[in-house]
Amino acid sequence: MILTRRNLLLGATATLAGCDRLASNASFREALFSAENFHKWAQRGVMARDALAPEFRPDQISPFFRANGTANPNTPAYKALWRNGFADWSLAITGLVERPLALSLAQLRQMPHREQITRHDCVEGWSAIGKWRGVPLKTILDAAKLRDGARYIVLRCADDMGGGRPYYESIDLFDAFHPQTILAFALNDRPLSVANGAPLRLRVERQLGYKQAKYLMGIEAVATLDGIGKGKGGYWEDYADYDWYAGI
Ligand SMILES: Nc1nc2c(c(=O)[nH]1)N[C@H]1C(S)=C(S)[C@@H](COP(=O)(O)O)O[C@H]1N2
Ligand SMILES: [Mo]
Repeated sequence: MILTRRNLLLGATATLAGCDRLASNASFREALFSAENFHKWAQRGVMARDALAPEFRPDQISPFFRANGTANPNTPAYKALWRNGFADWSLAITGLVERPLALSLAQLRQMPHREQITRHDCVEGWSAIGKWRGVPLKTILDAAKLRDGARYIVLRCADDMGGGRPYYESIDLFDAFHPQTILAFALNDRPLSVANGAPLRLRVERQLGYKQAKYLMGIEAVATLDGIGKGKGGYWEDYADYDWYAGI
């Protein structure tokens, strides 16, 4: 099929037909078809956005899932949370939502889970297969109810990358509602270690390693990435020119 804008739009409509929640949200459609997003779609091919990342068998799990980037946030605030087994930690859900929430680890563990064995690919040239367990981000966003105008989900992390700049990342609503996008609290059937992002991290399986934000403190629904960090949607996007869209 020749990739014309018309064909892309037809493809996108077909893709969305199975997803009532998103298809019925006018601002989401608008965001998908905006000129700003169009080149990303054209590059990737529209049909690919809702494809599932490959999942693997238990015997394919890597014996060791290495840590990269921050391996311990080591801030006084994080240390205090860690010392108490994260009993005082909660995830703040804020921004363009009708019902802001604060979810404790115990509450998250009681929500419906998803488990997935996937491969993590870091741009620095290593991969690892791990089994993640967590709450679909969709479940949390449905509970908080996105308001019209929400276009991105920003993930706020506990680690300071130096100079008071926290790690952060952001994803669009397509990835936020993707079935394999979860907030994970367990890796390989054990509570997430500090090295791998305790107590909670993002798994957005169609994207590269640096999008998999660790040490989550809050998620925020926003209309624009302007004014957050340097405005490019993530720490490495801001400071090392990494692509915001890191689809694989
Ligand atoms: N908060 C936070 N999240 C982060 C990072 C980080 O330094 N801080 N590093 C990213 C990078 S580059 C990779 S490859 C993965 C590494 O996850 P792992 O430590 O579990 O291997 O986390 C990503 N998420
Ligand atoms: Mo990475």
